[in-house]
Amino acid sequence: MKGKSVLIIATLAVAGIIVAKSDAFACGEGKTHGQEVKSAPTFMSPVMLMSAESETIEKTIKVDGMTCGSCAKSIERSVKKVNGIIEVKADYKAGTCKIKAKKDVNMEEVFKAIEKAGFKPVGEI
Ligand SMILES: [Cu+2]
Repeated sequence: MKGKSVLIIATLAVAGIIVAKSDAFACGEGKTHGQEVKSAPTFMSPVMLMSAESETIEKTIKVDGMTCGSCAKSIERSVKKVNGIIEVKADYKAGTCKIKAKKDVNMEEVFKAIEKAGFKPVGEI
């Protein structure tokens, strides 16, 4: 009985491989597509899946006019409202604002948000 179920599992596994292979060549794209099938997201952790689905960018913006921690906080509050922003960290000592955002974030809006908070975005560094 035990041997039989092992055989069934083995058969299913082989069938699975055959299905995957025929899928790989069905589109006529040959090797490249076959490799894509092999690296199907079966072994991906949820974190890897998230980053694969939505690519992110990280940028540092030079900002003039910050003099204390609450300056930095008000920039963070303002920039966080921009579409696509994931994380904002302003540093008044360094005079920078670091952002992590979705790839398609509108940097012009980020700059505007910094201006809106009362500071001067100098540019990306
Ligand atoms: Cu301040």
